[in-house]
Amino acid sequence: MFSTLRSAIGISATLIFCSAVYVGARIPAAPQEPEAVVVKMTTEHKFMPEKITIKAGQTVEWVNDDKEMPHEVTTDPNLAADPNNVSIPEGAQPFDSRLITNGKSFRHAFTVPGVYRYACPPHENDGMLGQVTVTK
Ligand SMILES: [Cu+2]
Repeated sequence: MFSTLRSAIGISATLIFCSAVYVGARIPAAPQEPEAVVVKMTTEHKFMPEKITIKAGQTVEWVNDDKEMPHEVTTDPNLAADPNNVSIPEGAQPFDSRLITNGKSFRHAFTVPGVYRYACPPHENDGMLGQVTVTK
């Protein structure tokens, strides 16, 4: 009698434990994206802040805060309106975000130290230029 009750309790406890584990497993894990330094793309056609300094290995996230205009981030001289507006350190690869619409963002992880000058090609003439300095 007692042993039957005890095993019934044991089974219930096991069931509760297992369902708890099951529910826990179904909760989606937080995305494993690295923390990023945020640069906003504004209605005034500026990068804010315009110049930042980060450490090698850090990620920058450009967020379009402008409800009216898509913006872009490029270090590629072939895509910039004026190739002299962009530059990257030796050994680094140029990158380009394509057009980023309102509320969307673009991330880039910087591994090679140096100075990166980038531009938003549609608004280069408005002075929409920015700079990332990557230290070791
Ligand atoms: Cu722009």
